[in-house]
Amino acid sequence: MLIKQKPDIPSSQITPQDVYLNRRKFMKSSAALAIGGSLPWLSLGSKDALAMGTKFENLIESPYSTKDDELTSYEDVTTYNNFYEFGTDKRSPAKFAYMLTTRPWSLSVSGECEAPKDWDIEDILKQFPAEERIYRHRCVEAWSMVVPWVGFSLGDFLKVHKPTSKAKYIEMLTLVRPTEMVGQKPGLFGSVLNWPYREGLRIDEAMNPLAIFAVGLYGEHMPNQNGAPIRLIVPWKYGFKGVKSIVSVRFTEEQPLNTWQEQAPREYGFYANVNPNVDHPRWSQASERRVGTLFGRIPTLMFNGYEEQVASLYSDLDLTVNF
Ligand SMILES: Nc1nc2c(c(=O)[nH]1)N[C@H]1C(S)=C(S)[C@@H](COP(=O)(O)O)O[C@H]1N2
Ligand SMILES: [Mo]
Repeated sequence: MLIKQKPDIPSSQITPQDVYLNRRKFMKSSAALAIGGSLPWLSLGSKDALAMGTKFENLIESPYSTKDDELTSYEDVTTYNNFYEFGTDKRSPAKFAYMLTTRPWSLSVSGECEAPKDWDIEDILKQFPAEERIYRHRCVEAWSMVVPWVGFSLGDFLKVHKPTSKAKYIEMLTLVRPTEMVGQKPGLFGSVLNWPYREGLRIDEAMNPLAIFAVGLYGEHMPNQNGAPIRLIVPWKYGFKGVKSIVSVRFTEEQPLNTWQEQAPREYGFYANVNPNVDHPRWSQASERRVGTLFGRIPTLMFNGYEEQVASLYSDLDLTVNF
């Protein structure tokens, strides 16, 4: 049995370092408890765990950070996750994502562009200096968090590849590797999702300065369960847009079909803009629960509070139809 021990201090006082040290203990004991110890994924997994917790040097505080909102604790951000590649339960990614090997990691950029490229993640980290960007993170399931991401402008990254005039959208794909992603193995009733997990953005949305590729949080390299080594964050959209552990970016002329839209088109659209006025068919989107707070809900803000920066992108659209 793998039991994660809680330190005997209030969670509000838990620093990332405390949790990190605690996790290191946890990793060691889980490795020791697992059968064998000679399984290849086990040793790779624990080697990756050493990379977790590595601090970024000289982080820049971004002018785009959300001020005034209290941060969600490191523990909540890293133990309450949606990452179906590691199971559908919110606690599963924190338990199983250590199996994922995130080095070496390549990300290919292709499609409608003059300068396609196969990147090694280390070169991305060298070329695009990471900033701290505090953003509200709102799941379509009506919970939210406030997360100090570490990342860089998605637009800056895309421009390097010289998109052609035909590039109207981008499509992003998550890794498929069922040997390390236990949730990708088909179960009794088949696969939970049609892998790879896919997402898309209109090119002008992708170029908006609020959209980032995140490579860490709380000043550290990205924990596996949050989408290591690189994932999308678009703070005015529902969380499911934030595709994790990306291996491919493709410029396209046609609007890509995203995973949740394919799964349930009446419930999830292409845009997925946070909108308190358009309810999900099965629940209200007017308010949300901040993870880590026990009581009370707070009103959900139009475009998650980023209306001033992004509303103009949608001035021609009927948002009740384009949800
Ligand atoms: N590859 C992949 N990316 C994914 C998901 C997923 O299941 N697989 N879940 C999405 C959903 S529904 C949410 S709310 C966010 C959660 O991000 P977090 O766990 O870092 O809070 O990741 C998104 N990205
Ligand atoms: Mo979500």
